Amino acid sequence: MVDQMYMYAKEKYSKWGIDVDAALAVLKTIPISIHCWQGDDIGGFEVNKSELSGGIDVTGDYPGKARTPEELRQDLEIALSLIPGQHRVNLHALYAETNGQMVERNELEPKHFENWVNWAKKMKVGLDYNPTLFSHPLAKEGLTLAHPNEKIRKFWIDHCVGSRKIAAYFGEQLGTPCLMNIWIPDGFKDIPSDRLTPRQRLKQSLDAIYAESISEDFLLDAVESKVFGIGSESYVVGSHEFYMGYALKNDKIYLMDTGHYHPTETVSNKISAMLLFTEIVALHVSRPVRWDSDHVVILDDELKEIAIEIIRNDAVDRVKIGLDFFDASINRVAAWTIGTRNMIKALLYALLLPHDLLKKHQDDGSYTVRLALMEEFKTYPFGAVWDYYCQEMNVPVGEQWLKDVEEYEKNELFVRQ
Ligand code: RNT
Ligand code: ZN
Repeated sequence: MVDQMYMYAKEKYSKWGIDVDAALAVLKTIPISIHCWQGDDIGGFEVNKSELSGGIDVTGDYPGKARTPEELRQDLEIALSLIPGQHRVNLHALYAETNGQMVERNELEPKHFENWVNWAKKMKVGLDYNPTLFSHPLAKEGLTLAHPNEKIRKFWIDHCVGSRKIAAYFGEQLGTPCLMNIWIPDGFKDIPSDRLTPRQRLKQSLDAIYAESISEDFLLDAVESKVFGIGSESYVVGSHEFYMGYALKNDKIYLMDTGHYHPTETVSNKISAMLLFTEIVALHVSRPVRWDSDHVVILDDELKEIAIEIIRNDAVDRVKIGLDFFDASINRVAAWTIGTRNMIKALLYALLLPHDLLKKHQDDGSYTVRLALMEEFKTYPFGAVWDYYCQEMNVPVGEQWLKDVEEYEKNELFVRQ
């Protein structure tokens, strides 16, 4: 059945000159960076664990969250077995393994991630990394790299400097550069009396963090902006203009999180603009519902539009796709599976459009045809191609994966209480 439907779909697409097999060959090469923190509600494994802070929040208490690195890796393995393709895993400093020893964040070293690296080798996945500048006593006041206290700033600078070494180690060990993204919560709940000075301090902190140059074969440096957070409603130090300016001027990567802009602004509309001025752009694909709520990514119009921008601008190698959502109200392995499969589906949808023709209609001023075709392609049999891809990649076809998750939930996750 899957094969028959695929043949039918292939024929329909080929009438428009779309080579479905070639599209699948491209799809296979696009890695998605899967965030480990969906598996344990951004808890991490620190010895002196602090409550989640930084103005982000995970709601829900679905049973079965990972309590140990072993459990988290095992859960990731299940999700990876249900997702077609070869992907990456994105870690946070919180996920260091220190053997029961208290190791401060500014003292973390590559050795604290050895288990992760060995696991990544076994799983054949690349690793990405993030220093963690929240959920810590020194981040309690809501300021880190922009803190007026030099000692506190220094602590966080040292953490980021050490993090770059850890990230470069990942890149070197795994033979694929590690994207290290800096996101900080710094901002104010209420109207600031000085917007400039905190930004000056953040700029200086970043300069200190990036002082040492490290080969791009191992490390890619990214910075992530934000518009507001819980407790930083009135002002965020690392705003869009701040980081875009910093990244362009200092040859760093600007990372856009789809939940970090005003509600009617879309990241899909920013990608082409950024690509004209910078070699690489990074994404945190998330789903804001009314606010930066980090819901599981669904196959909505904006997700498709992001994928279309990557594909039609030939930017598969230039846009680093990462996911960033955390939902504790549903099965966490399912959350990873649903969100990641949707990201891949969106890319497939984009790969099966006649972009050259549609561009030509635009240039010719044939807007009626442009709209008509874009709408008609929405009901082309891309689902049949998706099913075939899953079958070929040896992962469950359609909703079949749910059975695996339910079984795992019964035998493993629900036993965890
Ligand atoms: C927060 C940012 C950031 C975090 C992760 C956990 O608003 O999106 O990327 O979600 O670092
Ligand atoms: Zn993010």
